[in-house]
Amino acid sequence: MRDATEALIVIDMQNDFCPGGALAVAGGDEIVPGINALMDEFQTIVLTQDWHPADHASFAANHPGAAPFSIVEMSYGQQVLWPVHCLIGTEGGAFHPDLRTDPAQLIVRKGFRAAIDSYSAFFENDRTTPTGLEGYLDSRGITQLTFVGLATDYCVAYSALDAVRLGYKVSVRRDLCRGIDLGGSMEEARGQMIGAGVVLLSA
Ligand code: VGL
Ligand code: ZN
Repeated sequence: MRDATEALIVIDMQNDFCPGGALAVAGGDEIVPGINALMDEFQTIVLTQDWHPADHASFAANHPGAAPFSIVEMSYGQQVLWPVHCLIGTEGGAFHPDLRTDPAQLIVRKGFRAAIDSYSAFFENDRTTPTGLEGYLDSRGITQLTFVGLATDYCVAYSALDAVRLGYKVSVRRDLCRGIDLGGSMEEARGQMIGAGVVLLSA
């Protein structure tokens, strides 16, 4: 069992990010058994859930004429326009049916404000509006985080980079993540994580 100062953060293991979903990540479902097994090692487990209203600004469908996966400028910087995904209360937004959720003490929902996306478990995409996760972890004395889940190059990488910035000791289990890989985003995320001091592990 890991020390009580460690937490496992499981990012966005939802139906829409798995094969058959609206924003499917290749092999997204393959990592469920490994994540379930890893939960046995941790005393603290947090799940995140991408959780969007239908009028969310990150949806290409809400930008007339814009194609999915194109990029627009928002007030807070560049934003990829995604297919409609992880709508609040839908099956697509639900966790993968085989993911263990009972061991988790906290579920963080993010991306619920229509005007701003939220990749990171800690901050919305303006990089300043908090989700509250930092307060939860700090008040429980947690200093070391292990990240797994979807997608490596978006929500996992943003979360891990914010965690380093906040002063946590951060590892990412690359074998328990899968990526979207849009225009070299996997390589870019990998370089940023290594540069920031994130420990990338393969088992
Ligand atoms: C994610 C794109 C849009 C993710 C969420 O979980 O990585 N990616 N919303
Ligand atoms: Zn999203």
